[in-house]
Amino acid sequence: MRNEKLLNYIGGKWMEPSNNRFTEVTNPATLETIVQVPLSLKQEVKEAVQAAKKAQKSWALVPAPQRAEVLFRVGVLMKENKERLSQLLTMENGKVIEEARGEVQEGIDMAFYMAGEGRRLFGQTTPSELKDKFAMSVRAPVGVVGIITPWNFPIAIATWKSFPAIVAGNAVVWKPATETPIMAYELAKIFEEAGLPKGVVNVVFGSGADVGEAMIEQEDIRVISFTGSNEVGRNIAGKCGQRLKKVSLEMGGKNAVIVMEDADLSLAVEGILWSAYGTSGQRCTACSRVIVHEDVKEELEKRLQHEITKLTIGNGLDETVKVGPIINQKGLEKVRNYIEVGKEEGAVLLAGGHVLESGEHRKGNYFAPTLFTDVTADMRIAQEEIFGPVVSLIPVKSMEEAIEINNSVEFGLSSSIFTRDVNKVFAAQRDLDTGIVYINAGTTGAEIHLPFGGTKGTGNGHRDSGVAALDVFTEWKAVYVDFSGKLQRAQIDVE
Ligand code: UN1
Repeated sequence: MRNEKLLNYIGGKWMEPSNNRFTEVTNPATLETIVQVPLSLKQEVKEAVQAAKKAQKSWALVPAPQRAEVLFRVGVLMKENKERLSQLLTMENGKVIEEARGEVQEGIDMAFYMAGEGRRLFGQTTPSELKDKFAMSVRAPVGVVGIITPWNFPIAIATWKSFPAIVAGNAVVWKPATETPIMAYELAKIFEEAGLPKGVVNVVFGSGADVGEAMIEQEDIRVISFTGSNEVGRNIAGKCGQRLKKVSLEMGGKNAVIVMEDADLSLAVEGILWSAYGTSGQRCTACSRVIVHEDVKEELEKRLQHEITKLTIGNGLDETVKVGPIINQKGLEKVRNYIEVGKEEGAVLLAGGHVLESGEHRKGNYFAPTLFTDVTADMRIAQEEIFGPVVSLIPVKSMEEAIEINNSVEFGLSSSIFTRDVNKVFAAQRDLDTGIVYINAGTTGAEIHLPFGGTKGTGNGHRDSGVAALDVFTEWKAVYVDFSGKLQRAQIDVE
């Protein structure tokens, strides 16, 4: 696929952008150009919305179990192509191949799970307060929905958003991240092969400033579902608010692992390494703080320091590599800056803290897995999202203090606690103010049939994934059937 020009997918046609502008996509592990991605404009968004609007009318009338049949086929095709998709994902995003396979699997799981919803999409039936009257609620599609997906999970997050939208009878206009367009291109081809009617999914490649903004402006797009940075999310929310457009946001995290004095330390170390340095820390759910009880602080530091030296860093296509590159130069710079911030704030650097520039690493965007200790909760490195392989260790005296520190950040996506005490487990799961809580596991690894999202600055009250995702892409409709043959007035004609 070297240097291939990708095309937009609008109304079932593969189209060049009208301005004929493209930009290069590079493999972060090698800095080689892999494809060219269109930089579309408002015109393409308008065409996509027109196509979606037309397709949605008939798609909504297809019985949901039949809509689901298409998703089953999508799932089968993804499964058949799993290894090829995973290799491409590693090439465009940099995540190591084992994780790429995991991400593609997440998409496959979502296909089969949401296909199952075709035979559920449950509403409620409920008694009416009046005689000879029937009452129920049903889920109605919202119409045309806009989805904006990030580069860090280019296929999984696309499936979290598009599959529930599709099964519920909507049509989709999708802007994938320009850093990782190959997954979107491949998924669009799969939709086509699976027999999804033309126009039900439309892919428009381009920047947030052009394509994203144009999507917000389109009256006919009734929902925007976005995953990405807090700054962009706030901007989208403001603009959608003005237009009374429903908006579902999934943004940053500053996730912590709490290690209590009675924890299984070997397990905690494994959980921290996996959730902090996996995907080079570029997950919304990544662990970037370790809040540790002072009794086990030194032992935990020693073990982490030792294990970090064993992590192999490099091109994720190599099966033995555990940590891949950072997505691009800008991301690398951001991480590097936070190291300086941490040092200035007085944090003690125990491991890493630098760009890897010698040998094979010179060819890509590699950053050494980093561990700071003696961090205090108010330091910027303990408050702000870094989105890289950087962990801040914060010592505490009690679980209450640990929970307070966990909750003291702007975000509320994921948290975890390692303890063997059942009382602590239940108190912690109640008091941790995050949308996802793990007991005796790291902060990553959400499963697709549960709601995914967070509190405070992480989101705006909606959830991706799980049945909760259907709430984003449907309107509740209350239906009353009066079979009494006479006018019955609610609240008035009640004996
Ligand atoms: C993300 O980082 O935006 O829970 C998504 C996890 C993955 C999804 C992460 N299943 O870590």
